This record gives sequence, structure tokens and C-alpha cells, in this order.
Amino acid sequence: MSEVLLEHPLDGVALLRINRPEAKNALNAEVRRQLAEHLTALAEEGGVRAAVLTGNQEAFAAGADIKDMAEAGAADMMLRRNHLLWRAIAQFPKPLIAAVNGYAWGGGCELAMHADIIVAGENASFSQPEIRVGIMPGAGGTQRLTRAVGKYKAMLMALTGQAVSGIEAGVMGLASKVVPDAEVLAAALDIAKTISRMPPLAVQQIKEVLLAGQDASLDTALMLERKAFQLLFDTRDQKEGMQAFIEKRKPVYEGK
Ligand code: CO8
Repeated sequence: MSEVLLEHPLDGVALLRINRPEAKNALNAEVRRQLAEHLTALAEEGGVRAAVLTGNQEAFAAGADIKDMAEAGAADMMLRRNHLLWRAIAQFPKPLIAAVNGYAWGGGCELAMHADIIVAGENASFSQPEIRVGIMPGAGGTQRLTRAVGKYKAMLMALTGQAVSGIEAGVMGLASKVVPDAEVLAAALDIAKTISRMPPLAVQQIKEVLLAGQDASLDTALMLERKAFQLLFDTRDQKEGMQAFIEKRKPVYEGK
């Protein structure tokens, strides 16, 4: 049985489900490998405009697999080259939406933070509990979390391992949208569907500039934005979008 299931529930939208219910979807090597492989392939699939990543009602993912790491040494961890698999997820060029129910702990919280949009169930649970097993976050939990919620909330989470609920995550800025648990996947698919109808080159530029700009000075980031904005005026979709507005009709985007 595959540990990551790929479905195409809607035109233009791919859905990836982590499928290790017996281990609360803990991220073992196989899950990480399959996630990276799927997203690398989906990046190239022209018909796919956005992807949703989810787990099940109990767990999005309860962290990296502790049983896989318990006996490892530093060199073992280096040789696993896990960062290359995480990088494949981070470099997915299309919008990635995490639909989070249940535990998003440790590597699971870090995985959710690799997404562009996080939809959380009210009772979801986000945590960086690594400190409780003698380590620290290793896939962005000290960095992406701080960028999302600020130093003081991130320190509190990483140093105590305390969890926050989906509702709290929404207030803190760790979730883009919070909905009743039963509606999480539908809400995420709905967002993906909306994005999949948008002009793809504009979508791609927005994601790229927004992410790159986070790590640049404001002047550099604004220049990146300006250049990408200007570039879009060379696309057919810009002409189509504006002409359709003027003619009071729906635009038909080609991704060109
Ligand atoms: N790793 C391995 N197995 C796990 C994990 C995990 N992270 N989480 C749960 N499981 C397993 C349990 O061992 C149990 O297996 P078994 O039935 O064989 O005993 C099964 O899943 C069900 O779990 P529980 O019985 O514990 O279920 P509960 O509902 O009682 O509790 C919890 C659920 C609260 C989520 C609990 O399982 C728990 O605390 N899990 C560990 C959470 C954790 O500490 N996560 C952080 C791990 S460290 C990490 O993520 C580092 C990331 C660094 C990224 C870089 C990676 C290389």
C-alpha cells in the first residue's frame, strides 16, 4: 500500500494524502520520498494548477518517525540527506495548500509550513514538540514558524513543546483559514479550485516573488515584484484578462 496517495478530485487540482494511520502519519523515509517524487512530477504536469496536501481526521502528520531516528548518529542523519527531499517540496512551483486536521506536530508542523496556504480544522493541533524528545526542530520549525508568527510565539512553542489549536493557529497567523473539522478538505479543495482557474503565469509569479521577497531587503523585494509585474504584460493572459473585463465577459486563460 502506498504511503502517499495521489488523487485528482477536481479538474486542475491534485490531492496528496499521507497514508500511515497506524503511526499517526509519522514521516518516515518512504513518506518523505514519495511526497518529494509526487510533487516533482506534479510540477511538470501541465493539467495540474494547484495541489492539496492532507492526512486524515486524526493526524496531518505527528512528526518525523521517532522510531527511525532513535538510534541514529549525526553522520547517519547527514547521510540520509533529508534536506534534499524537503527541498523538493519547498521548490514545488505551484500553489500548495495544506489541509490540516488532528496532529501537525514536529516535522508535520514543518511540512504544513512548506505549504503556501494552511487550512486548519478548529481542533487541529500544531506543535514543535522536538524538545520533549531531546532534539530541536530540523526542517524549518525555528525559521518558518518565526517568520509566520513572530519570535515570541515561536520561542514559546519551540522551547516548551506546547501545542496550539487550529483556532489559536488562525489567530497567530499560522493558519490562513480555520473551519469546522469536517469541512477542512472541502475548504482546501475549494481554494485550490479557485486558484486553478486563475492565469497560471500570474499565479507562478506571485508565489515566486512572495517567497523570494521574504528573504530579501524591502528594496530588493519591491524590485523583484516590479520586474515580475512588468513581465506579465508580455503574456497573452494579461491581454485576455483585461480585454474580458472591458468586454464584460469571463476570461479564458491559456497559461501563455
Ligand atoms: N514517530 C513514530 N511513531 C509515532 C509517532 C512519531 N512521530 N507519532 C505517533 N507514532 C505511533 C506511536 O508510536 C503508536 O505506535 P504503536 O501503536 O506501535 O505504539 C501510534 O503511532 C499511535 O500513537 P499513540 O498511541 O501515541 O497515539 P495517541 O493518540 O495516544 O498520541 C500523539 C498521539 C500525541 C501524536 C503521540 O503519538 C506523540 O506524542 N507522538 C510523537 C510526536 C512527536 O514528538 N513528534 C515530533 C517528532 S521529532 C520531529 O518531528 C523532528 C523533525 C525534524 C525534521 C527533520 C527530519 C529528518
